[in-house]
Amino acid sequence: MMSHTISAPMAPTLARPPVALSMAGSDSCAGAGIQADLKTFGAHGCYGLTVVTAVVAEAPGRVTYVELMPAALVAAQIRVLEESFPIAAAKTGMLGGRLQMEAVLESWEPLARRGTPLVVDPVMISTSGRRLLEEDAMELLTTEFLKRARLITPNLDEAGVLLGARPTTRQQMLDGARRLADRWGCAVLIKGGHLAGEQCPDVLVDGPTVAWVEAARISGVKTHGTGCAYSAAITAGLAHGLALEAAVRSAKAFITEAIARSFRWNGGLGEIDALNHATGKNWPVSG
Ligand code: PXL
Repeated sequence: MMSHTISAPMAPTLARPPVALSMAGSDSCAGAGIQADLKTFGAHGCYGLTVVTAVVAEAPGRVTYVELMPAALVAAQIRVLEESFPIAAAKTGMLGGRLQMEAVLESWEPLARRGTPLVVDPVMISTSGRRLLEEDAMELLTTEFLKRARLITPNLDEAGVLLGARPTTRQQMLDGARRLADRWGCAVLIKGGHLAGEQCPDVLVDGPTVAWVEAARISGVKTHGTGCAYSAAITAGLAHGLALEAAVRSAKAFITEAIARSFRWNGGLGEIDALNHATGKNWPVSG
């Protein structure tokens, strides 16, 4: 028998990566939700923490079961992490229902007092069309939740729900982002990935600053969870201390790579696609 000794440094290196927190649902197929967020945090050199708000049984294109976590368990996860870790930035994804949202709101207070930036991805419906936020949580979202955010990241459908009409042009995206930013006193990134045309333009409104962040559309892939990974990448950039616009630009480059390098398998029910969060590059990029 050969014996192998693994050589390790004599002393632990004790690196101190920035700590990023995701409060979101579990996606069993790991393309979206907390699994996508953890992979994205890892790709950005962050130490990721998770607060599970819901568990979703799904494969790409197919959600079969959703169970929301008890509110007390959501609150307990946040409290135990908040008391122990130096959390540099956080995001929310799927919150599930009003009770879970209330638990996050209350438990967020100590982090808010410390000035921890919160990125809110207002997840409402899955790519496959399943409701991921109960109807009765909408009021709390718009009255209390969104105003706690440093940034909110609606896609065109979510912007449509928040604005009352889905933006269909760049001008409507910009006007809509300005209105949402005024209403909740936060920065707004409306993502135009599903806008007609060859480009995927996103508009960032942060106070008086307007920035367009664009990438060419990559067609022919059916990935889900791009919004999750995008907002997680922005959160990771903020955890590293990047300014918001720089964090958004790096995150757009990251998500574009993750789509371009996506995976495909022939599974039991046909082809399945998945984002590649391990792009082989070091993130975030600046400049
Ligand atoms: O992509 C939105 C999303 C967010 N969070 C969870 C999900 C999904 C989509 O499927 O399952 C947990």
